[in-house]
Amino acid sequence: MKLILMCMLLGMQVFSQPLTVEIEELPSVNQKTKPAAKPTVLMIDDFEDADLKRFREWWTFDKVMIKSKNIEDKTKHYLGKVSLQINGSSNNWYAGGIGAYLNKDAHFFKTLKLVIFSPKRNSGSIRIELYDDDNNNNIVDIDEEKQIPSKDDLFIYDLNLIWEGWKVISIPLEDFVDFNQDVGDNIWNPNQLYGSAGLIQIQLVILSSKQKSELIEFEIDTIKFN
Ligand SMILES: [Ca+2]
Ligand SMILES: [Ca+2]
Ligand SMILES: [Ca+2]
Ligand SMILES: [Ca+2]
Repeated sequence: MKLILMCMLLGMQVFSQPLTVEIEELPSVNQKTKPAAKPTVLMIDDFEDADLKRFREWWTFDKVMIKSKNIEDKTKHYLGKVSLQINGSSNNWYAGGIGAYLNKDAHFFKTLKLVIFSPKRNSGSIRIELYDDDNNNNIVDIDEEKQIPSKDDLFIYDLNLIWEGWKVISIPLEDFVDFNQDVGDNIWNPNQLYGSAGLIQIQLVILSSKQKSELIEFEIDTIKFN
């Protein structure tokens, strides 16, 4: 009986030695091989830092101006404290736009969510542009002559601001359409395989709501992917 007990203890010891070592090594092995947990949100900007040059650096083009603005409405739980105010002046429907370089793996996400304040019905229109780096070179390749993307997919969605007040807008990414059927692979695949920047940039092109020439004004509290 004593002998059996000794053997069992010995056996346990023999087995527990290498087991202990393995367990000690497991965490580092695990960290290297375990795939990253699927992210649930990709924040493009919540504008809360009131800084349009850091996270993110926003550029503007043509007749569009942007500034940070304190949100006055305290009654809506989903609102932050600071928004981006966009002002534009359109001519022949087009005013200009804003954009930001992203370089993000966006293939996990299904929805683009925006929180927008439209001061009146038909306060403007937004063409949301998502650029998908298809030739894996971390730049948006532009055809010099035509001034349009020459290698990368451009997916668009048109949003007319036909409501009054704050509104949470959720756009399924499958509702975006490829705008350049002769460029890229025409598939929404903004992953970062083979050196691709994935979702390389976003632009919001600001357009008229109803008339060829309009003064356009609205606010965005948040832009994010879920
Ligand atoms: Ca590219
Ligand atoms: Ca395309
Ligand atoms: Ca693509
Ligand atoms: Ca905000």
